[in-house]
Amino acid sequence: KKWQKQGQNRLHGGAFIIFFSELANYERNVNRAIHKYNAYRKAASVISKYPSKIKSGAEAKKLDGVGAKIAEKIDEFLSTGKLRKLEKIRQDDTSSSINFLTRVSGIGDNHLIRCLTDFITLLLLDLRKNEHKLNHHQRIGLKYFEDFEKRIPRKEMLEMQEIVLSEVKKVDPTYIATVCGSFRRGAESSGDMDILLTHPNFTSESSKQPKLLHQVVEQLENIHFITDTLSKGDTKFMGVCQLPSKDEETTYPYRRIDIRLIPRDQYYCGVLYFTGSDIFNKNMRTHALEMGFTLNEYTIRPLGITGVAGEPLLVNSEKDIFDYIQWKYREPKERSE
Ligand code: DCP
Ligand code: CA
Repeated sequence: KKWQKQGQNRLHGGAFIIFFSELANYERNVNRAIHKYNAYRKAASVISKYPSKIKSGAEAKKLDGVGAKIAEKIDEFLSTGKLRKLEKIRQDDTSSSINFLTRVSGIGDNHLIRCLTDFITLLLLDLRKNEHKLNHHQRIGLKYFEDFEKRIPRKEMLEMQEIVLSEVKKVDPTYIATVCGSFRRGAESSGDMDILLTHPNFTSESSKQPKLLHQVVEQLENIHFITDTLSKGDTKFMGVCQLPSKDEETTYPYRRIDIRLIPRDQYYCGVLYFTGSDIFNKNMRTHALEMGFTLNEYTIRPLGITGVAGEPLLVNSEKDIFDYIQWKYREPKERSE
């Protein structure tokens, strides 16, 4: 709580710019009040150019473009830390924040965008100074924040795939592993690496076998491909990996990697689900329901006339699932929707 306070003090200018831009857009887009819109935009603009921290509404009012109403709002924010009007607007329409952000970038006001960027940079700096207050997962997220924002070019995904699949085979050649997600759909870049893993000895009937997951993770740690762990359970590992440098000058960014251990009999439902896209999955589940089946990331089950799901059907490939619901098979590349 304390660091939030300190951050807020230093960032008041940034906060006002955001508030007034949001109010401006609300007036223009919801109330069609273009004069109010202009007034708020003007205020945001002069405040963003003001060199020092604004300590009161009266101080702001001296600026050209800041009137009594706006000065009042500045005082309200300085004393309460929020604006009732804005809270109301946000409550009215939960999607307004998202709309707000897209609208801001649509305005094409480079100065405003620069201010927002500076604001985020300051927030990050503040977080980094207070790292000791974060939990392990948050700390790793912060440590690699800039890298995790970057997409992974397909060329690097191919190299990462090569490493993972060959190391998995070294541990035990009977493993089956598939890199899913957008990579499997042929995407030119991916946000992260989603790996599904199974083993003939591990089924939904057998006992838990966390070792099957952990020995693969350990192998990838030993060769320094996996560098950090966000979480590690019996069936799901979430962590960080990095391709080895080709030469002394170039190092690759750190990347997010998830590995899921899935029972053999549920593997292809998992592969289908984690290949996506999410829109394709939704459409496929809807079609399955129309055909009298319920489909999820684990199983496909027939629905009885009363709507109760029966026993899971046998699945030995993704195509088996398409066949059950009488859908023509679609290659991963054709699964964007
Ligand atoms: N998935 C889903 N519904 C969700 C989240 C995920 O069906 N709410 C499935 C479909 C996704 C897959 O899991 O394709 C992997 O999730 P990602 O968020 O990693 O999505 P992608 O791999 O498709 O995209 P990116 O390139 O951004 O990683
Ligand atoms: Ca992904």
